[in-house]
Amino acid sequence: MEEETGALPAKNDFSSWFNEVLWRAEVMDVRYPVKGLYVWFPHGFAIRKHVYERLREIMDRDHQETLFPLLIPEHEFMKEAEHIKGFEEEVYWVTHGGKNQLDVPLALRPTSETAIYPMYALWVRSHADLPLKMYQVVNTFRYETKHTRPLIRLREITSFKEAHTVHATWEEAESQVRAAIEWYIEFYTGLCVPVIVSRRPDWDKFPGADYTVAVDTIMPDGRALQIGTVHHLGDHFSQTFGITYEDDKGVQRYAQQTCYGISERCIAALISLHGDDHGLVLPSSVAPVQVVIVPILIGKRRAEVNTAAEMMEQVLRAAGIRVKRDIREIRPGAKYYHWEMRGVPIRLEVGPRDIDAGVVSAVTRTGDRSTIPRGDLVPGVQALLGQVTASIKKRATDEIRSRITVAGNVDDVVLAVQTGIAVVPWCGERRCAELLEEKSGGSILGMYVRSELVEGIDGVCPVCGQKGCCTLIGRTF
Ligand code: A5A
Ligand code: ZN
Repeated sequence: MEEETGALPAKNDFSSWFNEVLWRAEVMDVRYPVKGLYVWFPHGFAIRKHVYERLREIMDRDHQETLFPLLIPEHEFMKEAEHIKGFEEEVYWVTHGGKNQLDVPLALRPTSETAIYPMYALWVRSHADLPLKMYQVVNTFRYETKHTRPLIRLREITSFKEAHTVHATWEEAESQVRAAIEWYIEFYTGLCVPVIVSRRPDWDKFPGADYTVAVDTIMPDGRALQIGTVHHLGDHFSQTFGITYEDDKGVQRYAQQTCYGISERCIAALISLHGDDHGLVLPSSVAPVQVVIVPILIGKRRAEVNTAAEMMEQVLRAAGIRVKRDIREIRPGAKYYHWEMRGVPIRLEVGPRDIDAGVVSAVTRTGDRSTIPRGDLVPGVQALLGQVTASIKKRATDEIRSRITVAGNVDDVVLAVQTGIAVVPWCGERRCAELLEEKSGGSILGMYVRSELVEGIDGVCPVCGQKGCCTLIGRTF
């Protein structure tokens, strides 16, 4: 791989920093020769594995995992009018098998409603089959015309977790929406990524949904990134796909549905929020390597130091800690640089002097140096891992909180949107929204639902003076 020298661009030059850190930390290789498609390096893929294990653990509590085909026949894709309108510009079509033109063109799923719901129509017969709750983690394809970027705006989304649920009543579907929001908040809390939840305005909802609730975070350049969405689909799809059930009185009814999704944007947020001028900074829950041991091999006591390092590795591994011993024949400084770039939470150094003192030197990725008595290695490391995570969480929360401003007038909105998100009472009128958007360069994210970062406020619309509800405005990716 490339020579490991040179500094990253400073993180306050976020766009350059993001592009560089992806290859220097070996997350994604952007050199694949198709626009909008990128390659996971093994280290990036290992981060993905741990992140998605956490997501699966949460989903498995209330859903069954499944797997549907990638290809969707045109006649199914073309059934739901709003859905078609929302996606037709973004669909890749498979039209040939070898040299033969296909009788039925096949869409590469941009999302899987039209693959899954014809099957749901066969699976749902009576109220006893409900609720039905499934999810899959798959690749999806969207011919994005906006600027593509690794992990953020892809044409092949490689890690699309989509859940699809079916319920007897609209209210039950609504409580599923609320539960999904809670799971997403829990998931992002585990990644130390603070989020704001809002209900998208009608013009920005998912094609075919009754309404859409989105989970956003704020990136280091002040732009909001949508990192998850939960949609109440009502009976729009069940009407077009014939998903009906017989209720307990023998009456046929249309089912009510929800769907919700998260993509590898969750990893974009993880990397962008926590990283620093030296590279990735990962919470221990998702760090592929939680502890790296660097033996300091100077003078005559090499064998002794190596044995001590080996024993430390064994003890930590036996305690379930993901540990790596770096015995490459390169300078310790080069090893420090290497593992800092990759976000390893703790580096342990052991040399002759540490052995004599019966300790190990520990340096956390968040900058704290300490010594751990050899006999307390496991509890000492566990405590430090907890400290690193707590300090990552605090830093991210402080940072994002500082980017959210409650704005009482139009000028305040303009100012707030320069560095983050404005929280403003908006009356709900489209023309007031347009004025606010035009002046600030941001867009309405939606009506505030909840966040630990800011209280919802109501008041009067700064444009027309009518009563307004708490709304978020920001620039977006
Ligand atoms: N079927 C529902 C779940 C759905 O498709 N919803 S969605 O269109 O909103 O996508 C779910 C999430 O995927 C979005 O909230 C966004 O975080 C992410 N996403 C959408 N398009 C993306 C793209 N081109 N690249 C990366 N992530 C994307
Ligand atoms: Zn107004």
